[in-house]
Amino acid sequence: MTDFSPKPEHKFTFGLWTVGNRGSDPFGSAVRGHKTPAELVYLLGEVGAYGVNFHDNDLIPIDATLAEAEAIKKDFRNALKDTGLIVPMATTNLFSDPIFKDGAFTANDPSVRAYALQKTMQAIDLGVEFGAKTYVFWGGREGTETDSSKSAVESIKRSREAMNFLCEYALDNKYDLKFALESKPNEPRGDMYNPTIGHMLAFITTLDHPEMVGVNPEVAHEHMAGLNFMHGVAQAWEAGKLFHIDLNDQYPGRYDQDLRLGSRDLKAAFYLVKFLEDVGYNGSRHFDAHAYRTEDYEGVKDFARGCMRTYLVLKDKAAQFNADGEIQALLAEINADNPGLAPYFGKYSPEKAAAIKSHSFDRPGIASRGLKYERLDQLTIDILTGTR
Ligand code: GLT
Ligand code: MN
Ligand code: MN
Repeated sequence: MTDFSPKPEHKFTFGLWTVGNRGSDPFGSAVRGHKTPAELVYLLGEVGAYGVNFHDNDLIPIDATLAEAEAIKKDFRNALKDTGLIVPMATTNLFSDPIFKDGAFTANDPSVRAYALQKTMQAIDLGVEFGAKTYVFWGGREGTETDSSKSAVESIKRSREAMNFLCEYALDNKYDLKFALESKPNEPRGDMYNPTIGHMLAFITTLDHPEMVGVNPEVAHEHMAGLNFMHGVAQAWEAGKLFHIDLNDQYPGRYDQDLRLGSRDLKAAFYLVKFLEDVGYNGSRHFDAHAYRTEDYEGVKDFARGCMRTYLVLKDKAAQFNADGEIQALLAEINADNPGLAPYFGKYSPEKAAAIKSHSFDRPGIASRGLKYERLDQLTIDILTGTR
């Protein structure tokens, strides 16, 4: 029997806001009681997680006094020590407080934009204090309901100026920190800026310190936009920009569901896990999801254990796929090279261009070849369903 129990080397992490989610939604109030950050760390220790991430206000309420903040930090630090959990990532809540109703870095009111910088610098200090090496930016309120209100170009410029400022802040303080930008197409705003991984990758190239900024893609957010998540992740990876990842699941075209990884589109989850394992992604596997509203805290543990178990089951299936003789033979056939055509590829030269232009291709002959993808896909399904 394969061992699907989580180990530190798997780098499974959860946010305080994920296992601490109390199940409220726009139509109903909380169904689970409040747990302190320290209590949530013990819960995560019990289920076998490796790390815990937080927003500034998951740990310290926005109105806490200095003395309250110190007491919370002390309990949290003790819980980390007791459980062995670490804090690989931290982030800022720039969306819950009413001050951010029109955005944070892109708000029209300059006092909101300046406050957002202040809050983020303080939150960065807090994250670094607990050892975070990755700092996530999710612009939950950076967007519009009416485009009469804001210039989309000005908003991108404001976002850039804020990111440049905060990169310099981290450098100035000699923090060992990378930034990971998280995109989402909508919700809570009607439309959000930099709505997909692709937009974010393009935005990063325009920053003053692109080397310290990457992306934090989330399954649900790309699925909301109807996109293939693994393709976006692959593009980020190929660009050296996959700094972090938010794993969960989501039906397309709906509100942000933050479902347990693989609970909706198992096949997409399989290709994602296979990709991360095949390329040797070495960062946190962060589950940005929460338990169904039907659950009590035992159900929250079931949820957290399920996220990690599904990842490990799919990792095992990916290894089976890679070791399957029939699948690998099909892949070898599909990807067979034609040495005669090798001189036509690679760097441009006028001679090469002329040679390609004068080559006669057997168009119908090439097109008539069956590619066996049906067979390949069914073998994949057989592996996934455990029938192979
Ligand atoms: C919020 C959001 C997530 C972000 C978190 C980081 S908070 O729950 O839905 O996708 O990753 O700010
Ligand atoms: Mn997320
Ligand atoms: Mn989400």
